[in-house]
Amino acid sequence: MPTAHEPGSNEPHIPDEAELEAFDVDHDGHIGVLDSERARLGVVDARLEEVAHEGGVKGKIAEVAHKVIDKLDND
Ligand SMILES: [Ca+2]
Repeated sequence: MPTAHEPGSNEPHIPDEAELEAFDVDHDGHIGVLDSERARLGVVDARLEEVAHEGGVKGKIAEVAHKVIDKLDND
C-alpha cells in the first residue's frame, strides 16, 4: 500500500497555523463546514460593501444585503 500523499487522494488536508488563524472562525482547532461558510459569507460581504459604495440602485440593494449578512454574522 502506498503511504505517500498522492495528489487527488482522499487524505484529509491538515491545516497549518496560518490557515487556522485565517479560517478557524470559532477557534476549535479545525476548519469545519461552519468556518468555510463564514469565510464565504465574509467574502460576499466584502464584495457587497464595495458595490454599496458605488451607489445607485445596485448600491442600495447591496447595502441592504450587506446589513442582512452583518446580522447573520453577529453572535
Ligand atoms: Ca472551526
